[in-house]
Amino acid sequence: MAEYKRASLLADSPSGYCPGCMHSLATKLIAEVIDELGQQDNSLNVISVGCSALNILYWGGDFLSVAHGRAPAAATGIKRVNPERLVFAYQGDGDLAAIGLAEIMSAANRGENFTVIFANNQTYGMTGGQMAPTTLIGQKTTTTVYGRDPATTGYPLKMCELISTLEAPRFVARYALNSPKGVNDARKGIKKAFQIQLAGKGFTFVELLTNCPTNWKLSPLDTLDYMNTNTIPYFKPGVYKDTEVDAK
Ligand SMILES: Cc1ncc(C[n+]2csc(CCOP(=O)(O)OP(=O)(O)O)c2C)c(N)n1
Repeated sequence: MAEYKRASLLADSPSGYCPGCMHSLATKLIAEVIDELGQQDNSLNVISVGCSALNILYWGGDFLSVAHGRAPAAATGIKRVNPERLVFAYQGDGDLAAIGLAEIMSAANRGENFTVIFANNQTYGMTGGQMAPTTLIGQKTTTTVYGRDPATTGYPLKMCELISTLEAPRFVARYALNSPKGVNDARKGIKKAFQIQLAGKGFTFVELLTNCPTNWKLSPLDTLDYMNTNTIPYFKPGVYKDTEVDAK
């Protein structure tokens, strides 16, 4: 008997991601949840720009490829005209928290009935490791070679905390993909977000803390420790808003 089966929306081809990159893990989790919910023929992946978009290379389901940062705007349109579809945007931190900050805040504030999955690797991975809005204080990037200094670049943006202050969003949560528990919790969080959307209840946001071995210049294994020591203490995992629970 097969112990494990490739999720049906993932093509049987190499992922295109660097070894150890958690974008591929995140993509796999999303595809597995879609299988669990039987939504293979109904899902629509709104793909923006960045390494996040490389899942286009092996995504076997419907997708819409859009301009940098604009996934929440495009998802708004596609969901409003196809309310029965399971629509989700998959965005990196440069995409969502820099060039696309207006789009994500506006869509969340309107309570659009789709899901945003936010892969926060604290850098612009695709373009060579520049500082992102989520880069940690002291973190070295190609544009903060001595480490990020808040005196000149401000503080890392906490998107879950920001979005959870808005009235409309229904579910806002952050998970870290550097441990088996984090991965299992993330799978449950993505599933919950999709279920809320399928029930027509409104905007859901799932942040995944991910890595970038290539630009962090660490081995994939060392990125797991780096996340425990640096990323997780600042970007605390947890459920920031769940209107079903909060109402009780
Ligand atoms: C309008 C526009 N501006 C800039 C770029 C260049 N660009 C491509 S990917 C990227 C950053 C992506 O970073 P992030 O969203 O964090 O995703 P990652 O690659 O780290 O997954 C930038 C600035 C672009 N493609 N289009």
